[in-house]
Amino acid sequence: MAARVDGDRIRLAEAARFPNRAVPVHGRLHWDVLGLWSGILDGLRAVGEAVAVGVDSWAVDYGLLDADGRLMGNPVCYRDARNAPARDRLLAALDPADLFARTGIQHQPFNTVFQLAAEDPAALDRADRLLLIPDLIGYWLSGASACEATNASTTGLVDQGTGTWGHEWCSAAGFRADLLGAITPTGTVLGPVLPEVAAATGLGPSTAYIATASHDTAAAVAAVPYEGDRAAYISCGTWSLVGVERNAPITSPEALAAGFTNERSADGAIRFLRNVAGLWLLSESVDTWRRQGLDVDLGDLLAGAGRCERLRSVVDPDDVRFADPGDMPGRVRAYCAETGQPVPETPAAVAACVLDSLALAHRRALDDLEALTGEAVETVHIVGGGANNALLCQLTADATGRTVLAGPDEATALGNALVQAQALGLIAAGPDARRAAARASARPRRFEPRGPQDPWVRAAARLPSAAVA
Ligand code: LRH
Repeated sequence: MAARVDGDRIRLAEAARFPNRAVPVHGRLHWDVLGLWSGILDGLRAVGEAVAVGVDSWAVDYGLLDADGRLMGNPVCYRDARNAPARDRLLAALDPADLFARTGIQHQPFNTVFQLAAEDPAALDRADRLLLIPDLIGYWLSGASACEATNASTTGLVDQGTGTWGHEWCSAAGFRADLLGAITPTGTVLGPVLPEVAAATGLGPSTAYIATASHDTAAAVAAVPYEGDRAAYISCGTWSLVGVERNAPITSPEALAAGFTNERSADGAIRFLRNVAGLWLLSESVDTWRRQGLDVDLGDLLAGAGRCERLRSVVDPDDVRFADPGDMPGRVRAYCAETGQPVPETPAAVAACVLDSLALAHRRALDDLEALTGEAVETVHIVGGGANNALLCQLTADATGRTVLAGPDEATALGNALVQAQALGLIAAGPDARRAAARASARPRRFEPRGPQDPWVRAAARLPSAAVA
């Protein structure tokens, strides 16, 4: 995405787009990180000139570098099956409540700390450095190895009290703490791109590499165009991250049991949120149908889902069976059959079931959020790709009985650019100036709740009361 600072706002333009898929090979689910790298170089070539560049991506995953700075292997995808047993082993050896109290991070099997506990010990011995995905791309761009703070917070290895890595968790997970470099404050200008990158892309040699809010969700939350208080966000894409921003973490046993987490915001505040499975269920369904040779058009699918009877069958999107790649429509049908609900047969019926279920899961997360924070939520900002899904936005308004403001859809790119613009002094520092620029840059679409709440309340009773990772 190319971002231009235009007075008090940012204008975004898509320069290039490339797919990102996890690839199963030899019993392991990997990311094709070199495919991503070549897509990035193509994108930079399409942009041509830039003052600065910043990278964000999904959280928790990493590459290991050897002493020559070479990537030792293809990064493993956080959905790989190796993590859950390693998590259980580590949690049996540590005090889970203490770990949560000190890191603020819920015990998702994919947290970096658990992934490292599942790593090959010989690889960890040979490794010189660990870089999270955006930091790895940043290293290839600039030669600087950062450990940017928002993404570092997702690893489950940062002690919230000291703001640094917790060394005892490194040894419990079986790796040397010196694999991790010092944590880099969000918005640090790290120097120019490498000459070879400038030559390969046409970027000027003085283009700065900036450690922006490199966790995609932190970047998206940095771009929420809040209009008032009492607002929550749903950063909606593969995941629906449902939360609020706060000054202090909540690490009570109730927050742990309810599967809430405390990640770092771009300005060092806390994003108190729950990971809800999100549009992953729909995108995996579409992939499955296409693999089966069905010609699925997303617009037609959503229009069909909109015409279906509401709340005929609902699933818990956070059920572990939906976490792995694969035959999602089959799993949705099996869930409905097992719970004595009508089985959705057509793609439109499956999509309706998934979207009703996501709206319900949004409702459940917001109710739990209010209970845990003791603060009412009146408005919900849906940002990210899900903001373009008008049906999901409307259903979320209906299910939650709250006004939904949808957009920006490219919230992650906008937040990334806002943080860079602040680092360069093009926008005044601080969260208030950034929010003002986010509001000036986005025009959210409003969805008001339709109809009574009772059908949603009754349907919510068909799901487990809380999602526990
Ligand atoms: C969303 C996201 C989310 C993480 C998950 C691994 O893309 O970064 O915030 O929990 O991926």
